[in-house]
Amino acid sequence: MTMIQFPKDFIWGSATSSYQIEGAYNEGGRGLSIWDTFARTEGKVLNGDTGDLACDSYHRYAEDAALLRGLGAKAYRFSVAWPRIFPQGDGELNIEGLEYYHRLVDELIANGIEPMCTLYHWDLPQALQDRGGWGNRETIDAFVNYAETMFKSFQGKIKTWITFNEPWCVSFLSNELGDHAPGNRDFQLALNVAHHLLVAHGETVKRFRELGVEGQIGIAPNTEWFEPFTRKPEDVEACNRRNAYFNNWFFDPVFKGEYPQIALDWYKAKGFAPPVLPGDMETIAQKVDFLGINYYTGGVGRYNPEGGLLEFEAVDTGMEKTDFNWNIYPHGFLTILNWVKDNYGTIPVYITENGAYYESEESGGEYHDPRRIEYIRRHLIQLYRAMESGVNVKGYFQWSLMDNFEWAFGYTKPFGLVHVDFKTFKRTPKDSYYWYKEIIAQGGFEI
Ligand code: IFM
Repeated sequence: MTMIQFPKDFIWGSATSSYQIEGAYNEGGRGLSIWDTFARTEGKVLNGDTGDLACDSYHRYAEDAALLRGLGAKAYRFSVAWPRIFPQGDGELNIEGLEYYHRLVDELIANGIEPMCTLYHWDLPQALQDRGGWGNRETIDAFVNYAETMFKSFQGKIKTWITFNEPWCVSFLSNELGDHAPGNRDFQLALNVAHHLLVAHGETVKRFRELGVEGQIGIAPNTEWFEPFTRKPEDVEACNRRNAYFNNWFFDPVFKGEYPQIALDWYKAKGFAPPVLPGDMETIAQKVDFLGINYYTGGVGRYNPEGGLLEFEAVDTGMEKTDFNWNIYPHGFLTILNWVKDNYGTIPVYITENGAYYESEESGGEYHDPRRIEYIRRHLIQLYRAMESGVNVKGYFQWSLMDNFEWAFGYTKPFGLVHVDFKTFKRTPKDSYYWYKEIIAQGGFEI
């Protein structure tokens, strides 16, 4: 028997995001976001689903806080819908929007739950998209102004801030691959978006320091690890490229003030480059207080000259899959965490997302989801190994507290510890909720 025991002050939590759970898309003075537009565009979201109602958390936030308290969660990671605060992105402030998040944060604090706030989890105000969105450098100023408004309004209440969730998704998934809003397919535009977003991150951290905001600030990139199918140099290089495209592209600028050379050279040879202006890299490399890591999957890859811009392809080596058909690759989680320490040092890390979509089985009003439990268990084991190896992990936020709107897949891919009936909005904890509650209470488990 081996005891997997986490430190006493480890922050156990769960996470959600505004568009995925709030609903009330046209209430409280909220403006439209690019996701309102995208979801209404035929063929973009499965079954024509939208976040109009989602989990109705805008009205049921107190129920959600009670679920978190019942879980024993120490913290809750949620995001703010920018168009609730500035319906047009900049210009007029919507006080009702601020009031909603004050109600939510007050409720969390009253329940003994520490709020962790993400400023940007993808719902860009549509009015800004109409002016070019993240492809337009002016969006940086609008974002910093929105962030400053939040910092001032929640001074002393919210002490942990995340600038951006999953910058790879905001840039490449949304503007190169076109799978997420605004749905562009243009590699140079994706590079522009990534760069502007990173500068916005750096400017926001600067503003946070200038304002003397109490608390800590960081960023939450998503990570995937690809190991080469063989040790042939071309396979190794293809995986290095894929890892640089997905991981280093966001980590290196933040921690080293430079883009990874392997990716820069590759893109340059194909006629692409990030739109770096003098001073940008210094701005991006502002010291952050912590790093958020989102980790779900990864795998094995190799060189394929037909494999798109990166000349890379994933190889299915028969790894077990979640119901999303994503590889279950807990060892990749360990690799990522050790890679973070080796390359960027012992910065405090929060696992800001980790979890899985699995169908659960309902019987007698109970929801059984043993495979979600097993997925989380296996990842916690690797997390523990990383921590015992010196990776400075401070907390773990399971994704997601409840079933919700899974972007282009609508409501077909529930990730929740809590089942949500999307007609009645009734919340029912699944087996995984009770299991996680026990892990939190014990601070670990035996293997
Ligand atoms: O639901 C998403 C979340 O919004 C961002 N990270 C991945 C999750 C699962 O796909």
